[in-house]
Amino acid sequence: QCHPNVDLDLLPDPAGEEPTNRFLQALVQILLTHVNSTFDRTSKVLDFHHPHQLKEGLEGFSLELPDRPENLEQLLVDCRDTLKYGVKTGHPRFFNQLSSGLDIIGMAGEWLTSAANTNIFTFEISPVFILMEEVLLKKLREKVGWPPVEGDGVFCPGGSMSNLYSILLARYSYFPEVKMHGMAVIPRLALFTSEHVIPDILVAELPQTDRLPGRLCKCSHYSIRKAAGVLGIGIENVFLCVKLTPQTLLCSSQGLVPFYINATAGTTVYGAFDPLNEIAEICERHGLWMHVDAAWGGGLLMSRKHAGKLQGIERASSVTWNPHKMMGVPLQCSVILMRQKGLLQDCNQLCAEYLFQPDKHYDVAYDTGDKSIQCGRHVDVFKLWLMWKAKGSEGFGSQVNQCLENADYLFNKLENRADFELVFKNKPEHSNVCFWYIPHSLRKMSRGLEWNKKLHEVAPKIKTKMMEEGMVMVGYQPLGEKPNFFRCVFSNPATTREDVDFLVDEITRLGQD
Ligand code: ABU
Repeated sequence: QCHPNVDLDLLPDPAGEEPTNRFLQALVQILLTHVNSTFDRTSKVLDFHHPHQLKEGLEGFSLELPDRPENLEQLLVDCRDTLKYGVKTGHPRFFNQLSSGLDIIGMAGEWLTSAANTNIFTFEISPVFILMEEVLLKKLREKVGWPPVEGDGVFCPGGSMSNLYSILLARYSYFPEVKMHGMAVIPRLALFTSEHVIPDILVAELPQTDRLPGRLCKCSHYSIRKAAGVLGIGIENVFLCVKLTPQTLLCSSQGLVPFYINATAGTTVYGAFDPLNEIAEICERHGLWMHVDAAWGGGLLMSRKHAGKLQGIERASSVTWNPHKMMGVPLQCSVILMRQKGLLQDCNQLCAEYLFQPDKHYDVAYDTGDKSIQCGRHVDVFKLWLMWKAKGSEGFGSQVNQCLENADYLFNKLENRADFELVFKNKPEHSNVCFWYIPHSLRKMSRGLEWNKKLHEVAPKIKTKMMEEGMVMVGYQPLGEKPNFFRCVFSNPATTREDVDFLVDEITRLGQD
């Protein structure tokens, strides 16, 4: 039994050790129950409630904050209920997001990080974590194929931030004066992205207008456009390249200076890979910065079998990689890697004297925080470091292989079924499988606008029922002119073929009309 008064009982109260231990042990029991039920296929992926239901309060679970302190028992109930009404993203039947799974070692790493509760900007307060970050950055750069002793990088909060860093650094490398004097002293810039790359085989199917090089970006990954807005480059100066050609880069007639190309290794929806070597040729010929957004695809570099899909990544100047996606590291764990050493520091450093004193008694090169655009920075490295120790590079490789085998299994299973249709007829390059469920009524109907309209409604209806029942979860979206389709992604090594069968059976059952 926990004593009822939080403030008086827990540490730092002089007699607080015992109640603190009891409280934390009770919490650990709650966490263990959650962990065990995450891997229990008879338990739900989610216990769905609408926002208004959660806000109104459920069986003693209230989001409202009191003026008087609540007791420890109530806090434990709140902890339990927070997990109860959340989503078990580690469940083997959660296929909804690129980040999934619950790696026990990674989770332990996150617990330790929280207990250490430090900031990773100076060696002074993070001696071990700063060195772990250095080791990891070197290891990840090696996987990219850069000389390991050169280069740089920084862990940051997610792929969008990593991509923002890449544009910031590219702009600074060509126009360092921008740091001090702003956009008014540099030319108007244009950047290019090929997010949502369309496999060659399908380019011919696109409407003529969509095939024009340099068409204003409508469907590129929004983080690139967002970064262009944030950095003052302008969203309208981000161009989508369905096919990157030198002509695409001739923006001079519009008074724009191209400086950057984002190539994607593993697009969010299709899991497609850009031809990195071809893009590298263009970048090298025109003196442009090549960035590879490998937030999703980077994990494949850990697999001998699949790393070849990123051939040419070693020619990039910067790379985004999210170990919290394909490598299964608990959120968040994202990195921007730089081929050139020193640029991050030059671009971002401001030498705040209260943190980065040059006259400290240790090597201040290890006060790496000034490379970052953040001041305070969460320690995202320990869990990845610990997982790497636990699995070795080979363990990560097998995990990736298994996820891609599951994707292959689903693709093969759907290929010849009358009630499913694959969005692409070619095998998935990554672990994304995109498909429509075709209900009985539509199978007999002739195809056209009306058919598309009806098909568009199918996935949301199935998803609604799926979330209400809570036994499985998969995402859907439209893309361009394509009506809503399911996107199943595999990044959880706990998922088996039986789970894939379960997903297909559930969609079939819920999709009956
Ligand atoms: N780029 C964030 C991940 C989106 C997704 O899980 O689909």
